Amino acid sequence: MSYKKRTRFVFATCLALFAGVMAWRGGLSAFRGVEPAMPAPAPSDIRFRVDFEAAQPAARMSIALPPGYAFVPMPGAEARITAIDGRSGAVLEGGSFSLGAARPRKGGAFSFTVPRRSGAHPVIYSHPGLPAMRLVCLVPFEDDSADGRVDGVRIGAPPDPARGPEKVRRHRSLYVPPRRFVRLEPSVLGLSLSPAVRVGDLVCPSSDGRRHVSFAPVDYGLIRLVTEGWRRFSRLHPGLPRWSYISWYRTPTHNRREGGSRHSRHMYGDACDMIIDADGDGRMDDLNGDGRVDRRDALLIAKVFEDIERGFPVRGGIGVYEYPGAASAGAAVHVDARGYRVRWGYSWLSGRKRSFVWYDEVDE
Ligand SMILES: [Ca+2]
Repeated sequence: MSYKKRTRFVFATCLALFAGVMAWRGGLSAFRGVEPAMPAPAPSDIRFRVDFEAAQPAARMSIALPPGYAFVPMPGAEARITAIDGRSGAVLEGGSFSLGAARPRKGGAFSFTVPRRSGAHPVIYSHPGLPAMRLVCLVPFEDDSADGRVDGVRIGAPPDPARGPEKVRRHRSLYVPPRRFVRLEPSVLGLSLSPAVRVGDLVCPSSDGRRHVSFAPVDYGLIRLVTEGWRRFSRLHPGLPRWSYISWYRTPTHNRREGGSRHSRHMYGDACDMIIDADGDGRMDDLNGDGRVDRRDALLIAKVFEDIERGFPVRGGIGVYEYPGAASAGAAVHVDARGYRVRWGYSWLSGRKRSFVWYDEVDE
């Protein structure tokens, strides 16, 4: 080996040893300065993981939300927000946080006590090089009256489940009227609780654009169910808008007035009726393309929820409806998270209400 070659060999060996030592001391982080910097994630790539105690059902939740979304935690309970980078799953560091009088803290995750004061509390999260991001902590109020009023409004009481049909009697512990509600103020109606549910969906406006009541319970069992339903449905039928809800929470008084079923889960806030309405005419779209709107279109939605229930923690009701006349929705699907399985199908096409069976009959 010539002198030149020997020098090169010694130099290369030293370099390799040096790199080995540096890698051993602190990974390859010492070399980051010479590599092109990874671009900061765009705000749309960032998600927050929010861990909180839900009011309904009373359980710990862990959900991922993009900036701008809202979550509804129990007042006074502990909650935690973690910012996650949508690309790598890495926790963002060096954020700052404010919630009312809470002091800014350092780090990618923040634990805090949810305020007891009801209303919308913005949570601002900032990170160097990114615009400030925001979540909204929407705190519900507790109804402590026992006379069928909430927030001074007479809503009535659901009928006694102990006097209901056999299935209702057997599950009467699940028929507890909601006690906590969020106020549906104009500033929060457009906030999303998930990619498939906005706050304004929780009480559907009637044809004159008004809501029968301006507060609603927030049931995370149902929100998770319809969101998972939407995730699966949009994969099977891409390009359609998310669910359009035609009914969600109904006060017991309103349920009676509208001719809802006597023990309807709409009074408990864990039921909704939905359609797909891409052209915005208030009717179910002709989803199967046969030139008609009827139960066959609704069944495409119902089957998705039927599939979900096989591996989902929440069990509930799925109903398929078909109605006559251009002034009606044509067809719709009811989904609820009541805690036990029920199925039904009703048609009014023949001029009166008739049942039909679209599901496997399972005795429970
Ligand atoms: Ca059709």
